[in-house]
Amino acid sequence: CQAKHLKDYRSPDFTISHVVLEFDLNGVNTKVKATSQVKRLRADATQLALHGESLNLDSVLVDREKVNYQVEATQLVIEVDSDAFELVIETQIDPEANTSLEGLYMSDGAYCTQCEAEGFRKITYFLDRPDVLAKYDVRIEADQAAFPYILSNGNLVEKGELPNGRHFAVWEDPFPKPAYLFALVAGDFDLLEDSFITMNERKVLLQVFVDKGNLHKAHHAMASLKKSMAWDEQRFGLEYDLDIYMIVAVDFFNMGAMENKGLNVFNTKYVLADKESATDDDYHGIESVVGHEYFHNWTGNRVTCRDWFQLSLKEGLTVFRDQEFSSDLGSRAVNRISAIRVMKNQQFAEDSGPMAHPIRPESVIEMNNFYTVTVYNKGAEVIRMMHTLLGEDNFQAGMRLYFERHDGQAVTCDDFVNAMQDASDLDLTQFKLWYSQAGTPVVSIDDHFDPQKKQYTLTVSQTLPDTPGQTNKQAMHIPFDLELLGSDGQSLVNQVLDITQESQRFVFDGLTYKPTPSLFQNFSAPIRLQYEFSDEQLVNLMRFASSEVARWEASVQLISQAIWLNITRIQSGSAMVLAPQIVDGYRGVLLDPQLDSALVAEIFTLPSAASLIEQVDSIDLDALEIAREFVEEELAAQCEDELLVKYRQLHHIDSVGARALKSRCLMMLLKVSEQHDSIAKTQFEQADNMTDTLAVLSAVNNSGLVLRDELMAAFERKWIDTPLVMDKWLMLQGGQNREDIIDRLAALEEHAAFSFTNPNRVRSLVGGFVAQNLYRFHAKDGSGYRYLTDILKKLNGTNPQIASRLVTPLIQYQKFDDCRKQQIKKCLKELLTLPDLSKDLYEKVSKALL
Ligand code: BAL
Ligand code: ZN
Repeated sequence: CQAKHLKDYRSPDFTISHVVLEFDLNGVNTKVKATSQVKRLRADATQLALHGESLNLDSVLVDREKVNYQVEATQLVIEVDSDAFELVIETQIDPEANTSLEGLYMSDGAYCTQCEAEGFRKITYFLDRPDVLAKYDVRIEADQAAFPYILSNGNLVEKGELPNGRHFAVWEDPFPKPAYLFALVAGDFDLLEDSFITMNERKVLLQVFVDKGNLHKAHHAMASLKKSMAWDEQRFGLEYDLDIYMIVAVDFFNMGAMENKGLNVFNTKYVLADKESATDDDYHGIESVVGHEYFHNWTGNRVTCRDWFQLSLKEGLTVFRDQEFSSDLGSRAVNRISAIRVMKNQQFAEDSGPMAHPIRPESVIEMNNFYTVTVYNKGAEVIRMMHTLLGEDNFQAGMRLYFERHDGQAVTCDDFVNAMQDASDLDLTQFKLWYSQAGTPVVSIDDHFDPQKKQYTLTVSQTLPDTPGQTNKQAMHIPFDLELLGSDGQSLVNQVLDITQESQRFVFDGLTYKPTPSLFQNFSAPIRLQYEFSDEQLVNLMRFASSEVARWEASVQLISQAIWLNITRIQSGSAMVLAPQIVDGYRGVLLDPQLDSALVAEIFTLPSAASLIEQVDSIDLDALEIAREFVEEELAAQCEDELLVKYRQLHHIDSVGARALKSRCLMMLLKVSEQHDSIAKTQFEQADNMTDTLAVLSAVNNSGLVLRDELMAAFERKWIDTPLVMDKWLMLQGGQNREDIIDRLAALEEHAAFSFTNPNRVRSLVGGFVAQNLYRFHAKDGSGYRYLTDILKKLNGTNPQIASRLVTPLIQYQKFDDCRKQQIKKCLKELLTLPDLSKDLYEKVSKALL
């Protein structure tokens, strides 16, 4: 498997300005005719190399004449002797046999496509690269009864009936686009329609297509779309540009959704919702993903990527935009906390593992492996830092300049940063290192208070760890958002400073007492902070920090310190403890009537084991499990009365925040005493919404209570015919910390609700196990590793993308003990010897074994 390198980028020898695609959808004999207008861009180019995979080639004509060509494994090479010509290629494909869910495939009886990153080459031979932008006209023919809706990008310009029960439609997309934004859907759906009037009074038809019988679950997605369209006009001044916007929800989908021009294809998980079957988190996820795909219309579609190394150009920016959308519509603090959690739970692990890469990767074997938390979420943090440095007005000026310069083009991350720089008076030269240097900077802070001089000094130093292929890195430009609190909680300093050197001092004069610092407020940079906080300082921050996110951060730090202390105590044979001032800090939060319930719920959600592991170089997993469990149980026991009162207060309040905190209270109460299982049972029986129901199941899932199995069985009986709900059940099953988990997983693979060919099912059961059941996955006997290895062997042949996503916890083994490391390496070596190992798995597994 050959890697491609950013440094080898070369603009294309040829381009395609216009293509007519004619699809004859006919099951295993589906025919595709592509008529392309090709232009030569380099006079000395004599061979046109088109990408293509899994295609049966019927014919190739250049200006209606036969030509010389060679068909190779992944390309078609055509001899060329003119500067502009018409190329007609006819191929046959078999969508029914396409289990990779890339290219044209069948999802539960409907045809659909997924072309990003390089799926279009499974539809026809083409210049499948994002810097080739063509206008598309698409004609689709299909059986009318089975596929009454036949859709593609752009506007419908013609449709009609054909002999033999067939029909056709012609779609034209006026906006030139790269092949990855092409889409086709054919199927029978229920259709929800609405409209949106844009800021320039244009009426846009909005359509959401869902599986038959699910129309009542499409309303939230439609409402989210309308909110997204209005928000992008208000905050970014961006208006939609076609007369129609379609969303189609499909059951079989590798990603969350896809932003194809005018025709988004969505995983049903991010469309379907009603109160009975979807949780508050599901509702939020739908709003955010609908927004994300809609926002791509400008950041991704109108201005796209020059090459796939630039993926963060559109993804980091669009995640930033969807995060801002959610924050403007809901709680800014809670949205920020969930973004920070993704960074600390997942992205820091990627940055310290074998797949560490800059947000603009420099070398890639399989592009699908780079749809990562680094490119997306760290990419969004990098955009957020620019927003912090520039401020909203300059940032918006930068956006306007970016569109003015690059609308209709395929550009680079540098082009984006240059627009931001030119629209402000900020020099972003050093800041650009965030795009090229991988790894999480470590920022160490020492402080000193001089009472004579009334001076407080912070000495700040940064280092950037080595990552595969990168050493001796340069100092970064890091925005340092700082608050200094006085002894009675007043805010003395609240400002953003610039860290640009390896070591720097910041001096604050006129202070009578040593202040408490709130460092990197709101996670102002994606760094690891090293500073010796005392418990007292953290309790102070929890009470008084101006930023709600900083209060939450302080609670995380406080409880993390308690867990680390107890790990040391376990290792030295001492009894575990939880200091009273920590409990008081938490109790104070629970009793503070000013605090938003959703924020209190976040504070009472202890840091995950995964995020704790990311704070250290090596982990005693067994001690971590005991210490974390002890701290949570002890905190719950000490706050039992307050938790109970809070639970009862919130019980009948119909709000997202109230339900979130009620769920946390229930979870903690069940850790104190099984006597509280009657509350759980009553809540389960009375629940009229999925949030309350699932809260009970999550709370009992690891309790070992008889009640757990009773409730899980009742849930299964009720929801057996609703796959998205059964996904929750499968995930709970995968997450059960029980000795017989491997046998149970094997039995569940035979369950009617499970299917190996559907990514959502696999992500629920197998993903639930590997991501939500850390201690069983890392069982000392290696059974978890062997289980995952067997699953990966199966998925390697059918759906390499899903296999490659699931392998992540297996390649991030570096912090574990030798016994676990050895067992994991053995499994990885076994995978490496698979005869038909996909590029996707090869890239990750081989890097993990280096
Ligand atoms: N472009 C792939 C799906 C997404 O990020 O929107
Ligand atoms: Zn995206």
